[in-house]
Amino acid sequence: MHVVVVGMGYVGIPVAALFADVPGFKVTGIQRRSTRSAWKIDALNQGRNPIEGEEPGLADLIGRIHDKGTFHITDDISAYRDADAIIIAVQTPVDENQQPQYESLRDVLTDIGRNLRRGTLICLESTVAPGTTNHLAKPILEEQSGMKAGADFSLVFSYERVMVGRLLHNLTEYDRIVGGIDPESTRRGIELYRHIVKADLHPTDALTAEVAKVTENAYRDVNIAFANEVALICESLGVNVHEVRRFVNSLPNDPKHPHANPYRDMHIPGAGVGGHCLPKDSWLLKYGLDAYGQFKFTPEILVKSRQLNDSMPSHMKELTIEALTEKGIKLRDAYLTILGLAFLENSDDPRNTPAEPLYNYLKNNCRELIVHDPYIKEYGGINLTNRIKGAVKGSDCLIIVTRHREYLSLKPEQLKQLMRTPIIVDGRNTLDREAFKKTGFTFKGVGLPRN
Ligand code: SAJ
Repeated sequence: MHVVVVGMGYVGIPVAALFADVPGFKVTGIQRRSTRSAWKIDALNQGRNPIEGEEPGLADLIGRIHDKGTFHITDDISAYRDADAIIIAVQTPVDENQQPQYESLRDVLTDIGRNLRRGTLICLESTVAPGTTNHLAKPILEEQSGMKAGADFSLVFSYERVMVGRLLHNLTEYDRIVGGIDPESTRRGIELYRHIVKADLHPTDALTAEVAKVTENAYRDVNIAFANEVALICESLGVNVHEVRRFVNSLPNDPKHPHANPYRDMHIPGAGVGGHCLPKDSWLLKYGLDAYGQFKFTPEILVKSRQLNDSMPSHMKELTIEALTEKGIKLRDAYLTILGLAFLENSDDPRNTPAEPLYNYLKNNCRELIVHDPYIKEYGGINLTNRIKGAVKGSDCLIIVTRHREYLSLKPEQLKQLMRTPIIVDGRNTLDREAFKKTGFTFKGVGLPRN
């Protein structure tokens, strides 16, 4: 089977590599030769893994399929003409008005339509607003190919559940939902993914699968917002939210009466919600409702949760100013350090990181601001270093935004010698507040007593 995967990113690369490792399969990866991504084409064609950060098994897999010669990357779209299946994994962000930006998706659908061979199966993996497969993808493919979806080619929406740091694990070990525009498309989609997914495959229709995907992430975003709201309440009451969370989550699930008292899973409050998924999927769900819903209303819980989670970087700024003031330091005279640029611990992924709005709040209002991250080498316009000592030396305040493993072992004595003023603002429950306070640190944090 010849599978073509479009978009060599955190989803496209592991999906393509898994299929290229299936006996009898060959995979072509399509990647635009853009200034930002062209290097990935050469790296992958040399059998090298372009994803930094810790990704268990991925580098070995890419090396193995390179040696097998079953994986080739190109920007030549004529590869579509020879495909049995095409998997679309391009970015689908939302703009500042929370409207989906489908430029890349439209371009790819148009290219595929113009080069489509009868009988091809097309799988949309990019997260889209509910209704997009039937109301955008299908019409473009039919118009450009002159063929009928269902009759002449198959089309499914089947979403990924990847997370940086465990891309291959989530793709092979987690259940997968496959939603076709018709039952035959669904059957073929299930048959295809069976080759890489060890877990259960759930057949459904495209719209239900689209709603399930964005709901899955909206569920997490709403739960994080609840945790962040409780954190603000705890700060006001002077209690430690992480203790509260530990007690709340200690409520057992009674196996004999599982529905009588379901367990609690209070999420973790923190410095904000980043990544390519949670900050936008609630807006995609709302967009689907606004665009294709039979009756309209504002999904208040989704919207308020997004707003609260987006406000956490400015809350981190408030905590920083409060701590400086207690030490008699004006913000404009302060030397500040942000620890962590990635949106998720132990990853190199800065997409929609909460560190960026915090950086933008502070950069023009303090004496000097530097960001430390062990995994990210450079990031547009941000004063970034990989050297922790240089980042901490002479600083008045360390502001922790990402819970990278490296920060867990930071010691108060060691930091006190390097810093100008001993202040910590912990946005990820990373350090031991009592130990730092004993050593004379001012210690603030999301969900911690303010004094
Ligand atoms: N976060 C919190 N508190 C929490 C959990 C996360 O503040 O309790 C923050 C993280 O620090 C991060 C952001 O939220 O900034 C997102 O973290 P994440 O762990 O959700 O990471 P993602 O966005 O890479 O992964 C999510 C996952 N979705 C769900 O678990 C429902 C993953 O399964 C999806 O595959 C992924 O989105 C996606 O690609 O959609």
